[in-house]
Amino acid sequence: LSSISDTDNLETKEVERQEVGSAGSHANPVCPDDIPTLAFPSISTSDFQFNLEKAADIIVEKVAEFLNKFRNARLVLVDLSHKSKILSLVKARIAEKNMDTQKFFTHVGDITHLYSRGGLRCNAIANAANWRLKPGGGGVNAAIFNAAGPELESATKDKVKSLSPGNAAVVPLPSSSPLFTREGVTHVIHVLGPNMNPQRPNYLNNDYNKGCKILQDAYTSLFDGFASIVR
Ligand code: AR6
Repeated sequence: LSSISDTDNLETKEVERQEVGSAGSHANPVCPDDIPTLAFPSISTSDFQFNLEKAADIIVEKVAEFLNKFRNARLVLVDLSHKSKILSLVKARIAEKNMDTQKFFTHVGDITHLYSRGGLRCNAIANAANWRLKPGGGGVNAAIFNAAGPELESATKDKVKSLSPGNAAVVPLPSSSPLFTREGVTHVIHVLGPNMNPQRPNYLNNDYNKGCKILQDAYTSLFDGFASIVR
């Protein structure tokens, strides 16, 4: 972890981040002393139809657990729209629990353009993947594979063949990938969450005992993966 040790410094960073955002896309993407940041989508709550309230509880619980262990890292929950229900639910919990909003916050935008369109510098992004780790299929998986280019598909294949629900796989992004050069993303972490959609593999048939456990495992696995690259 890089050494940003006091709140003043963090506040300065935050202001810089916002200024970079308003300055648009010509800012310098290389900020080596930035606090290590993982941006992640809400796993399983769209195509996989997982209950949003339950997912929000799990996200907040798992983020708090991670931030207790890793004080010098930052997590950002991302979704495409200001109307995102999951972002509202998580934001309400962040306020209720008085969480440190320098370390955990929500962001509206495309996870494949966080720096170029949002001024938000993230070392790693998470992908809500499918078990085969294949491009396409819509949602954030299609967006990330498209934006990262064929480099991500081959780097993924080199690393792992498939995922079972509740697991994550950290894939270093080749430096030729547009996500690396344009956005400064060095790692994609694929995560497979629980599936409540009868049309998709590993359907849980509304079993939320299993489902919640798998979603908890998925976030644990995601955040452990992130910890392994910033350590
Ligand atoms: N940027 C940020 N967030 C996004 C983006 C984006 N470009 N695109 C979608 N989201 P989903 P799941 C949000 O359906 O429910 C895939 O086809 C979206 O609004 O992508 O885990 C895979 O191949 C939602 O909040 O993932 C799997 O088969 C969140 O990302 C399956 O869907 C997750 O939505 C996984 O389903």
